[in-house]
Amino acid sequence: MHQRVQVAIIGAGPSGLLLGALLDRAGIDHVLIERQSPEYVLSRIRAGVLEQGTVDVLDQLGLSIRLHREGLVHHGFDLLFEGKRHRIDLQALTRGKQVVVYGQTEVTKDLMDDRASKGLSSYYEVEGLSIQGLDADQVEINAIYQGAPLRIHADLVAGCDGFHGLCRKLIPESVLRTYEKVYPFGWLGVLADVKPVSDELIYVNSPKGFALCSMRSTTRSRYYLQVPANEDITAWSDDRFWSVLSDRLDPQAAKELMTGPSIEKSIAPLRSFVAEPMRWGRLLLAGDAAHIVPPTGAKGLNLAVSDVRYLAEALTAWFKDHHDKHLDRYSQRCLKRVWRAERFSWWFTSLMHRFADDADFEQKIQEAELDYLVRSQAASSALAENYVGLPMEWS
Ligand code: RFL
Ligand code: PHB
Repeated sequence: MHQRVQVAIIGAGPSGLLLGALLDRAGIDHVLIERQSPEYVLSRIRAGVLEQGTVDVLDQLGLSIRLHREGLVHHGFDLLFEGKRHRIDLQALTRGKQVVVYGQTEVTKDLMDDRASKGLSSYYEVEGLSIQGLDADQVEINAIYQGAPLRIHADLVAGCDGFHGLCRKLIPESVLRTYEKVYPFGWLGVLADVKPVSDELIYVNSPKGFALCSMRSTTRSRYYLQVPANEDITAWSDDRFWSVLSDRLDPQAAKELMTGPSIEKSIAPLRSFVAEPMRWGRLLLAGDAAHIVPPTGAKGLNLAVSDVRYLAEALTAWFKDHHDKHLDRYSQRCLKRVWRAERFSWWFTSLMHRFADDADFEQKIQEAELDYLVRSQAASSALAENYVGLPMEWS
């Protein structure tokens, strides 16, 4: 099979799917190439919190009907430390801003349904992908699809294939600069069909380690526990999970915590990572392919969405005059925003987690900072302003 398109998008996670929807509206023909099956992509339980800017793009695309029907609007969240909960009132601290709790799986599903209804070209379960000509006049992509060769010629390639993808690795080492911080712990996540312990999220700093109480709906909870980086998941029965979680909560939450069988359980490593630049020749990286944040600030998916917004603008401008300045500007704009989110996610991670078993001094410093954070309006405003998402216009 052979196809010629303006843009080949590699990866059908939220970045690739959203870029596809934006290019479709801009009249730019494209193809989407994914290694996994649609069912596999939908089974990955990841992000849960959408910034207003993310909701705005889905609104503009006309893809937010289910989001507004089923998503939960959150006007604040709790910080729990020294055994007490303190509310961060996002709405009051940011002049009316809020976030929406709506799972990444649901966003992905809405984008997939839109693609299917428009008959846009998508190749799932593609194997043996290779990409040539990124530094030449035309790109050639070869792969195997349903047992037969697939060849695609494209003007530009969008590398939306996540942290473990192929695209970033195609940029020569002499060009690519990477920055990385790997944390000595991961998050053990459990999804369960039980009523959430609170109407809002609770971020927990406890001497026993970080915990997060989140949700997907009023009947489905998502909880996380800080665990050592090399933890063996088979050591975590549901009973052990609920008992350790309960031990990190305040007495009232521990009493009200509803437990039940897990429907998903996984461990995610925590990492901060940035690759610069995000453009090389005819390749443009977006989302986790270019950067990773630890999930503490709920920024990963939102950052992928803002990258793709800038990318759709850059591609639209490039197809008008073929001027490379649009592509370079894409990388510069994204990286400004990326580093702001990296800073916030690193800071919030450092504030909330236990770094070593004997670090009593650090624990006291964290508690002093948290106490300052909830007492000082300036400090809590800074937290709230970052949590709801910094303005796109700043980049
Ligand atoms: P994805 O979602 O990893 O999608 C990349 C896709 O590319 C495919 N792929 C390939 N396809 C073709 N050929 C190849 N050679 C390929 N190699 C890979 C993969 O199969 C995949 O389908 O990246 P994308 O689209 O950039 O989206 C990024 C987000 O998924 C990620 O940033 C968030 O999930 C991060 N994140 C959170 N973000 C938030 O904004 N708010 C949150 O509350 C939040 N919570 C989280 C999170 C991530 C977590 N984990 C597990 C990492 C909570 C967790 C636990
Ligand atoms: C989630 O619900 O998965 C979630 C919520 C907030 C975060 C990270 C993950 O900061």
